[in-house]
Amino acid sequence: AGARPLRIGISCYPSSGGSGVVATELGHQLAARGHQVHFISHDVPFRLDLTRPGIHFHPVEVPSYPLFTYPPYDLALATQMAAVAEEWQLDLLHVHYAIPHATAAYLARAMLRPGRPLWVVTTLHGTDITLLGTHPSFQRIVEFSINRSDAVTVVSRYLRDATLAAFRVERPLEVIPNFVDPAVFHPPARRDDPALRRGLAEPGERILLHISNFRPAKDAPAVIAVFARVCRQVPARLLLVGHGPDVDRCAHMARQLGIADRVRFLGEHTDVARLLAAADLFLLPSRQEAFGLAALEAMACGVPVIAARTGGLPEVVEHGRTGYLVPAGDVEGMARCALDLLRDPARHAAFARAAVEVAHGRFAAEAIVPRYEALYRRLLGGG
Ligand code: GMT
Repeated sequence: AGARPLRIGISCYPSSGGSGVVATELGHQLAARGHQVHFISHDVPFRLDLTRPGIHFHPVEVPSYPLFTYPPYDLALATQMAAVAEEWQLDLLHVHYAIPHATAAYLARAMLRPGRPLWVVTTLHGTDITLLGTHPSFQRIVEFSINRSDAVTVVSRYLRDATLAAFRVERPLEVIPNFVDPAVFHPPARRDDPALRRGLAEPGERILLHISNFRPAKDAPAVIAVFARVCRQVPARLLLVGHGPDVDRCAHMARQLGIADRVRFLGEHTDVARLLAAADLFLLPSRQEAFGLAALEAMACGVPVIAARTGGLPEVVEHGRTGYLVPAGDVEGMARCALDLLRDPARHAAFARAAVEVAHGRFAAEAIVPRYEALYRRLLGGG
């Protein structure tokens, strides 16, 4: 109490994706708590609301030049980080995703005049460790950037263990799970409200939803395979939200299975809460998932989740209480679980209630954001 507001720089990937969403929501929450928040990136993060008080955005520009086969974004980012830190007297940079953000923050701090402190907090999200970090081209720079951060957080216990297994980590890794804002992600007053479903499904049809970037790790084709089994038994629609490499494959599968008229590709959406309010089940069959923010957002809206038992998903979805966890690739098992819930309204309602309770309790912004604040204060206080 009485502590001064902090001046915080945040860098993240601004395109749709969990790490950018977490960074953005954290910025919103910190600004609402009176801190000054400066986003530094090449584009405005896709969910960022620049009209909110306390939120600033500083673009990073990379001039084009004939010699640049690969435009050096990292250097322009580091330069902008240092400039913003000096001009706005930032206390710290909180970067999301090890490369290039933690590396750029290390450089930015080194560029400041001696004695000008700038703390660097790095949050690891998953793919920076599990996919990119272990590539021989990046392993050493990721390890270096982690070890030169002043504090490092990971979004799940799974990711902490994966990071410790992949690198020689010299810093404590603090697990701070992702969070949701219950004011945005909450169940509708009535899920069967026809107005919510209008245009998405016919009356009496159940809605299954999948949201991802359709990269191979998400195993989106399994969603189609599961849905094909479900819609043979109950009238249903599948809504697919997001863009990515496997979208065409999914569309092709849906045509081949004769269910194309029941599957809708909605592209990218910023207002996923509206779609979640209309959904009955959320499918996330990922083969890799450090946390699964999309599953948490579904739970917060009262949508039970059928997910693969991979990565950090068991830390989010409780098997038999807020959803079901099935081995990755087991489409029969996922379809069985989906049908169990769709055919048993009382169980579905109990799962929906438990999902909201967990998401709005343990994973509420109010429970998690103070942990980041405490970490910042510890650094600044030298503790
Ligand atoms: O899942 C992706 O491919 C996107 C990726 C990202 O970096 O934006 O998501 C990662 O971070 C999210 C936020 O912490 C987590 O919820 C996702 O589980 C994680 N993805 C993977 O580990 C594959």
